Amino acid sequence: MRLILLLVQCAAVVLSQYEEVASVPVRTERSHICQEHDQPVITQRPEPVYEVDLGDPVKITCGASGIPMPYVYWIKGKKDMTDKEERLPVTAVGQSVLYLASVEKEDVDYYTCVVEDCCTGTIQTVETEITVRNRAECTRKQSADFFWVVVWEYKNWTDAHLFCKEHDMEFAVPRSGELNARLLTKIQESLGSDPNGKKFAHHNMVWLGVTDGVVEWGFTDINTGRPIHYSNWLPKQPDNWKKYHKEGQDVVAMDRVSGEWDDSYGFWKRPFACWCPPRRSRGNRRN
Ligand SMILES: [Ca+2]
Repeated sequence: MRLILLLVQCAAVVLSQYEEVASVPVRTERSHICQEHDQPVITQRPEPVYEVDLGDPVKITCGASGIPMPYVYWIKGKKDMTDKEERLPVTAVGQSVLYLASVEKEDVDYYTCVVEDCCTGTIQTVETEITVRNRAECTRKQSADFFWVVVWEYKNWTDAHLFCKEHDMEFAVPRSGELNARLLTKIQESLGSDPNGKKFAHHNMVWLGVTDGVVEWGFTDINTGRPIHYSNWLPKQPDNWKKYHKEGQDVVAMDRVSGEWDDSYGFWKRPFACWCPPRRSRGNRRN
């Protein structure tokens, strides 16, 4: 089956490049074009991430050379991450540019550039993603008394904390059952409405700013360093599980289905929530 496919593919190249020899039997031409076969080398490699604002143009070039010139095409989405994966219709030779004049919510996704060797059928891939920049921060003029921002981006716990601080916010710590329920609702709404949310179809945990990294089993609010007075643990949690690290689990994440908490490993990459406190209390807790 594979051989037949190759014959057809390479014949197409032959026909387009050497029209005058189109009448020569395909089998002969195939061996001719692959005689000095040189396997494809990716020469224009997309960046790992393109961070944009909605409405921005985006141009991602993926190029490769080889003898004969390889096919290059794009796949949008990732079956195991977003549930949806489709090959984009255009197949180019040598170079393919993914160009979006104005990025819409629908365009925010994973993309894979595929370089296909037309003589052997082998492929090489380069993955990239388009992500929307999160610009939320506490401001004097904000309309809400307080708010959360859920950031749908994979970060380890330390980097998530840093992101909240750099955006002039706290790392989210629900301080009561009511606030925990409201954060859970926010997370669930945001998953569907945020352009980056679709990348988390199979991811259930969201980082919170709670840790027992200083004193084991003494969970504190990372923003204040003080002990927490409210928690909402999953059954049998916290358990300080040591399977993947000898120090156990020192930071906390919320299950986005139930709103319950689990202590976990800070090196795992997860989405996270930041919090802008009520205006009246700003400056007390914040420094
Ligand atoms: Ca645990």
